Amino acid sequence: MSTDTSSRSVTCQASPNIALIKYWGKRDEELILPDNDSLSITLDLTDMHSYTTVSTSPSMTCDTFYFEGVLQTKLSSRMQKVLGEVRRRAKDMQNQFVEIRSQNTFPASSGLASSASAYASLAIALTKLFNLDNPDATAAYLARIGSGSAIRSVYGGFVRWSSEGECLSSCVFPMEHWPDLRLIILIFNSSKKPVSSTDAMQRTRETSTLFSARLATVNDKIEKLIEAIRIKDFNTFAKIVMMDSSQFHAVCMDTYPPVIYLNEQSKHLIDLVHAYNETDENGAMKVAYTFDAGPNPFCFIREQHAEEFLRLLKYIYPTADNNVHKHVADSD
Ligand code: 2P0
Repeated sequence: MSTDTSSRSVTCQASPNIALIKYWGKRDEELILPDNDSLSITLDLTDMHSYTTVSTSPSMTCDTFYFEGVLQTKLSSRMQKVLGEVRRRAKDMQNQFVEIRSQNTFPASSGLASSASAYASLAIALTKLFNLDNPDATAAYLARIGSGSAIRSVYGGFVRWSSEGECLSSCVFPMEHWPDLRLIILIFNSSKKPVSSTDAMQRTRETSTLFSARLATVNDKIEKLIEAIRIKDFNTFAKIVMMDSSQFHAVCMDTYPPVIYLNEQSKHLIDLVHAYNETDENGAMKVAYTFDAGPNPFCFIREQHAEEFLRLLKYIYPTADNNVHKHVADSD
């Protein structure tokens, strides 16, 4: 951070996260208050970060935003909302403008939502630049009003986003807690999703009758999943994660008009994983899938099975981008 009191600049980074128990539905669109708690893993990977630099100086005459080095013609309403909140909280920002420069070290086509890591890094940078009170909670709040799931990228490891009280997030376990847990991301299709998550979850709230049944089950699943993670019980972990993914997509299908994020390859992968899990002679689970609002599977697996499963994926899906083999945590 610059020591010049009139011109200042801060750069912060954050990583994407993948939900194990999905967030779907807002009870408050403006503040982005979720209908249910969610639980995720922040992908603390050396090559997947968003970086945001926020600068301010008396010579600036308006707020500006550069994405991947390109000046954007206008700030999105979400970004304006975040800056409005910072101005409300920071006395020394009332008459000052900012320049925001955001970039990702991973391509948008990687199948990972970059908005979570982008808003998390922006929120942390703004909190630092303007020295806002209660920095952890403030950064979480700012990230959330930018993009709901960004609130989980403010922390590393296993992160819970609460739907109660102030609806903030907290780290439940650091990533080092489960050193042999690995993640394989398979890219079947990297094109833009047919319906944005924001619009789709609103449509779900308005039309799905399964939605309320899902909400009634989420907290119990989260408690059971946290206990499974605590004792590193992969069988229970795998079952809960796969069932929540399928339930989320069933709710999307129950939305009218239906929101269909999975494709034929996704369904094929689901069958493949269950068949592969049957091959363990002790009946133990080897791998678990989860799908976000898209067709690309995120497969959790323990290190002992990772290479074998990756070979299988490369054989069965030779055209998919399956080189993305990431370690969630590295035991080295
Ligand atoms: C999640 N998703 O928990 C769920 C699972 C997609 C499927 O959070 O409107 O981009 O900004 O709050 O955060 C995607 O929703 O939506 C999401 P907004 P966001 O990761």
